[in-house]
Amino acid sequence: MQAQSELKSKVKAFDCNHFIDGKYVTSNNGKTFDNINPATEEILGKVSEGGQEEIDLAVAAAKKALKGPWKKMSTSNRIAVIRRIGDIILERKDELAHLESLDTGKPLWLSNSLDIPRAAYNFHFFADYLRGLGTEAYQTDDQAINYAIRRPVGVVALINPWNLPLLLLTWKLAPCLAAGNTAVIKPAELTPMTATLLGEICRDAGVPDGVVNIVHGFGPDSAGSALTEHPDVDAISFTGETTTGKIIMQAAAKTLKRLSYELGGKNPNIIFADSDLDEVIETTLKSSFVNQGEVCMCGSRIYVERAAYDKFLEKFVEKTKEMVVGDPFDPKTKVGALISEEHYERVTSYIQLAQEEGGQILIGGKRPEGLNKGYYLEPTIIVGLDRTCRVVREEIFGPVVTIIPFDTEEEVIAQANDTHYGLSASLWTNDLRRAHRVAGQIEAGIIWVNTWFLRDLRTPFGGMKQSGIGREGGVHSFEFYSELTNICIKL
Ligand code: NAD
Ligand code: 6OD
Repeated sequence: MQAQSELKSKVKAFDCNHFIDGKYVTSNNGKTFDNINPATEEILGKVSEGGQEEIDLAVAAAKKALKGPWKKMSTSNRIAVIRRIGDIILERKDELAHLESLDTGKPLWLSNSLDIPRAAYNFHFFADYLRGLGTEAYQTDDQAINYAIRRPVGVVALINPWNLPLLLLTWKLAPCLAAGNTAVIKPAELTPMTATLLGEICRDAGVPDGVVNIVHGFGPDSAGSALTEHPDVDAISFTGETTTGKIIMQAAAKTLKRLSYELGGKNPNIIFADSDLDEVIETTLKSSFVNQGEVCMCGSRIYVERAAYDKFLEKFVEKTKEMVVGDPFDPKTKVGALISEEHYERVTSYIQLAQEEGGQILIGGKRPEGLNKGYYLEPTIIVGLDRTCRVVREEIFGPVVTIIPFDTEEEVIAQANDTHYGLSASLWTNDLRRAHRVAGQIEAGIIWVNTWFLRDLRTPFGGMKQSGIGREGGVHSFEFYSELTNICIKL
């Protein structure tokens, strides 16, 4: 508690303005909206509300910078600047972690151990990756040689959600810059603070004016739609809801913008009876409830082989009861506050629906006692539903899981795949052959065997079906953020 109050007095929330062409600016029409602390429901500050005018300025600055000092900078210097962004993020880690927890309601230990170090690592990783990056070369008999050169795509729109604000934004910005593009960022309206600071961090690292621009605002009929419809935007990297992705695709079609999509998920967590139950429980608590269940890869559909079902349920419920819900700045807290009142209503409406669909709430489902302010919800376990229920089919994006028993491999594979999502899956077994056999049949972009959320940034990340388009990570990010031109030279 002592450390918490010391930090609170050191780091203050602030009003968030746009960052355009290297300067912080308010909206021309002076419009702002309130930034609410989800843990207290208090106002953290005002956020400038951008629209067409601010997007026009930001895109023009990004377009100009593309052909200016950014293009002229040597690759070695660009690598050094990108590394420096990561260094400054680490130098300002405590401040950024504190602001991220204020904005999102997530526990401070999580911002400190995941969000902010990963944001820094995104820059260090892509700087290093760029140094080793090559392209293709082929000789056509003794006629010609062909080689490909990589060039930037142009001005890229980076549109972000609120659940891992700085982590996901930097996951896009680092490769975008490494490939020589310029960016216009539209942070999530609910979490503007760390994105705002990223502007000055980039400037302090030596990023030339106009290369990174940040415009706050909402999605439809606001900064978001103005950005996706802008004719001078060449590509869009979007992370958010599948439904939003469909709308953005229509806007992008007008000038045929390149798209990278990381969308929603309803991920299966499949537990076979031969797995190590203690290990399963420990990781399943995380994959169900970490970050309040507001992680696109959370395994919210848990399937347990019938032979292990009772034992799993008993232990999982017992351990879930021990999870402390509350103040994000209390080190004992495991589950903080949901992001907003609207989201709280949405998540709790699914708990109501579960009961209407015949489900049984084994634990949770309500606001914890004594927490009358803030969008707090107890971790919730639901049983008694089947694959036809909306609660099992739709993304809830909160601390809510369903548990369903299964008898055979074929049955659980069919259930796991019975969804229009295909982002990630976990499966637990000590049978090596089964692990390979099942993993090869689950329709998801990422499948973890006996683990969850283990990320190697060189590996392809993205979803199948309506969970995404394309892959990012390592060379895959460069494929999206670069134009490849083949040069064919006759010998
Ligand atoms: P969202 O789609 O509502 O918003 C995401 C961003 O898009 C915000 O910045 C928003 O302002 C903007 N936006 C909304 N409508 C827009 C429009 N018409 N035009 C342009 N921009 C628009 O998503 P959210 O509620 O912020 O995030 C939660 C969702 O994100 C969940 O579905 C979750 O699964 C998904 N998500 C996916 C991944 C992944 O890697 N696949 C990662 C994190 C979150
Ligand atoms: O780890 C990452 O790079 C990543 N994109 C995580 C996404 C989490 C979704 O909520």
